Amino acid sequence: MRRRRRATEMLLAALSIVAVVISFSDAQEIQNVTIAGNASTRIISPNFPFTYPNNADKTWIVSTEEDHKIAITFFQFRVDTNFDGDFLQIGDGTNVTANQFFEENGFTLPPNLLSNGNEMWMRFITDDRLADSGFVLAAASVPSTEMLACSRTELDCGHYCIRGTLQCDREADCFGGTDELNCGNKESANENV
Ligand SMILES: [Ca+2]
Ligand SMILES: [Ca+2]
Repeated sequence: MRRRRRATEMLLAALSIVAVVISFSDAQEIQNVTIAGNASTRIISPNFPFTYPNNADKTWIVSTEEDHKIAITFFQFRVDTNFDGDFLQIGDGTNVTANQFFEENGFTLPPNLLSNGNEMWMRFITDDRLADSGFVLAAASVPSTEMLACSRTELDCGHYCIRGTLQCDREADCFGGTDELNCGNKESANENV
């Protein structure tokens, strides 16, 4: 009798450990990343270069000294596009989901990004199926006088540049689709050709 109760207790203990592991993998994880002025650091998706976990929700809060901004350069980017469930999202400040200026998945290296101020949030969320290797990026602290410098053939999306030919092509390319605003004249000009 006593032995059986012991076995039951051990089974319950084992089950509770399994439950803790499962809930941990589903939990939102937040990591603070502090960059000294004019220094830089790498931010890497979980498990890279192996596949990132399903049901992940990881946020990096990146901050640097005042009078600085944060410049992002991507080195690797492979985020599954099936079911539209895996995304890297980025915004200004530390309030996750507020002031978002970037959201991407797919296999094309995203453009360089520049924050407005000295704080930035980055959130990587994945759904319950299909994964890829994720991403590697550099976050660099640059003087706040640094401005986005798009070339003459590029369009300024506010925090990054895109090819100018993507303006008014009826697909959103800047976050929020700002490249498709005020296209009335251009569209009618194209239609008259
Ligand atoms: Ca997925
Ligand atoms: Ca467009």
